[in-house]
Amino acid sequence: MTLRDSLSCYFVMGSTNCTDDPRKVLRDALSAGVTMFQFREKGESCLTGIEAVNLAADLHAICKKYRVPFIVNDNIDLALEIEADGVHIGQEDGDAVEIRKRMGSRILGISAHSLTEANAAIKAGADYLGVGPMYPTITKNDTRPVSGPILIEELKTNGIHLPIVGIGGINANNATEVLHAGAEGVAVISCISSSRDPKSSVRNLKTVIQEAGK
Ligand code: TZP
Ligand code: IFP
Ligand code: MG
Repeated sequence: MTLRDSLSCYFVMGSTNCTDDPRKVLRDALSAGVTMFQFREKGESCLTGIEAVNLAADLHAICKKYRVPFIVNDNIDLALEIEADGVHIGQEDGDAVEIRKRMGSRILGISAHSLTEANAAIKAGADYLGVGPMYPTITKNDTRPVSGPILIEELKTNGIHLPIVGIGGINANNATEVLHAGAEGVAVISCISSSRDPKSSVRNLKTVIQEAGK
């Protein structure tokens, strides 16, 4: 699997995003076909310290069984400590060039909200871009304004060839627009983590992704 393939169905989650045990939610999601996972432990009452490390290590072990890349959000120290496959950073998460150096050949994803940010991320050595929010989301309260899939189309027509994943409010009913705009894949949190039936949510998403040829 190339990185492009892995990005097609990208699940992002931390303990605050689900009511069930996150290990169970992740196992269900992987068994239904999720192709990449990001551990994003954020928000009020999120785990910290050794508890966060232990959960991250458990989720990493589950991903390994499915040979699915395990990415850590923001926390470079944690990613290196548990030998994650990569990190995802935002625009406020430190010097991307420095982080690229620390990560070596591991995967580096960077959030971008404009052509300028996309070009800077590429220059710093990003492997893929996270672009959003595509649609309104209740999962993250400090997002940029909704850009819509049009932003992905604009990045593509302006020479951005690095793989892009759309994020923010995506589900099986709107993922097609994101993929048709040129995204390599979709990144979702609540669509899977807050679902009463995570497996069927993944299956529905996968059907749409396959129909879009990704
Ligand atoms: N970055 C931009 S939107 C978002 C993040 C982390 C939250 C996505 O969550 P959901 O539940 O898929 O809308
Ligand atoms: N994009 C992504 C993803 N993850 C994030 N945590 C984010 C933006 C803020 F698309 F998954 F890479
Ligand atoms: Mg961040």
